[in-house]
Amino acid sequence: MSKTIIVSNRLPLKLSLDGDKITATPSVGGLATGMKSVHTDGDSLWIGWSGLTDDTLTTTQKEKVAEKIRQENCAAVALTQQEVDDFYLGFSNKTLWPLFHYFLEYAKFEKDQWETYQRVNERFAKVILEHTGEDDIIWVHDYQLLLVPQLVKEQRPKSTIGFFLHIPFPSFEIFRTFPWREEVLQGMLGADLLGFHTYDYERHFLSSVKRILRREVSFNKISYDNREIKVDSFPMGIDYDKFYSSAKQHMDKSLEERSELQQRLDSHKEISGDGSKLILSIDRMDYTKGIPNRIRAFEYFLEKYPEYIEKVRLIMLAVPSRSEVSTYKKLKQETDRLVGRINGKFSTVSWTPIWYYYRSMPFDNLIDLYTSADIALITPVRDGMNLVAKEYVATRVNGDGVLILSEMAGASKEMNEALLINPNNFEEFAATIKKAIEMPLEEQQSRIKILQKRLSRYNVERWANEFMKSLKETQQTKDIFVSK
Ligand code: GDG
Repeated sequence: MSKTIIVSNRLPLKLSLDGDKITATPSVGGLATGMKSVHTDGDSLWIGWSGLTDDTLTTTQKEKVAEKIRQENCAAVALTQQEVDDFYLGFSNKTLWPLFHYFLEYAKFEKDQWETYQRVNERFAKVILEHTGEDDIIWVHDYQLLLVPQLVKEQRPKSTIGFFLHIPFPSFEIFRTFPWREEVLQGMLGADLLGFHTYDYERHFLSSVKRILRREVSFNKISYDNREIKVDSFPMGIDYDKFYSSAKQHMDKSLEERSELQQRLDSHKEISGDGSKLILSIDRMDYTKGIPNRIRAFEYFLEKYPEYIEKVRLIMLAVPSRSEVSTYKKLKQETDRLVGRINGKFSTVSWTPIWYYYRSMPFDNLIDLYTSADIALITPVRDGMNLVAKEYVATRVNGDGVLILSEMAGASKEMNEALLINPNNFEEFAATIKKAIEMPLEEQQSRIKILQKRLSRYNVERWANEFMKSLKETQQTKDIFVSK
């Protein structure tokens, strides 16, 4: 019987070490949830890095970690601290991440890190080959593993390989600047099916294949190495029911059951009175998410429409991310400085314009934030999809609320009923915040209702199943070719 193999940089587990005692808690992120229907007991395996560096573990700890990982239907790829620095923090996050998000000025092209990236991708391929047979279906995820499809295909030509990119694929003019552009495209073309969040990313990829590799591309098929490769878009959804039902339970809580955070959120409405509004933003602290831009635009809004001073508050949750990387350190400093400046400039005795949290929060607090926010302000300068925008909509159990969403997020392609903005246009930014504040309830409800219907249908399980279905079809097409 064929197995399904899921491959991602990180395993869907959080391992903690206390001496020789190891505990594993499942990850609750979008990918882990989405893959639940694919990663079922017995006939599937998840391959990835455990999050623990091999050179810092004792032999006994290594054995126990391996045992724990096996019990969870997973297999680990071992990485040393140096490899994590060069492959993950280095090439993945200082080269590919900025380049693919159009931040060319941040992209470092370092040969040593490229070599480590190649070596680590080879190690992933080796672990895949050790754990799979000819008939297994392999689904590789994301920008850390762009070379893996080809490395596996070379060794096992009959294998069925899918690859999904969670970040944008940039336009040809950006991608052509990359020193290892041929190698990366060839790496990806080891797959039988390549999936992207949007049609635009798919189109950019096809254009780079055509112009850099000079391969024949017809519609969404590429002829390569006597194989036919399919390219398609699969917009990732969320676990809609989980967000909707958690929000519903939250609304039913009595006053005494409400969290401290919720009480603080409620106090804003009590103090600011009628017409008060909470605006929410949630993102990893990443330069692609447009955080400084958003703060400046909010400042401009308060200057332009001073009638909203003491009425409107921005709650900004910025989750620490890649904080070892210098561009991320600078971003954190800039954000701290801007929040301080704006709060210093506008605060009154009873009101501060921005409540800023630099930390991650437990899921229940996330629901407190989503359900309390009258407006969600999701304004990345570039984002593959953006699941936060979708989660906000799913928690609006009363049908009220307004989503302001950047056109630069992949999610905007499916969320036309949101208020879509160009985050670099401050006039539009400020006018849209005003429009959201003043939007009549009926209009809010009619927009949210349409969005909810779409998101509940195209949820994350459907995303995973449609990708798998399409990947299995490539397997059947191959069989037909072979039997002819
Ligand atoms: C990449 C792409 C693409 C956030 N803070 C907390 C928390 N979260 C959860 C959210 C959401 C997830 O993290 C963030 O997902 P996003 O999609 O917004 O962003 P990235 O992390 O950049 O993800 C992106 C995605 O991959 C999927 O393909 O959409 O474009 O960049 O689910 O709820 N969860 C908890 N506490 C927090 O403080 N519990």
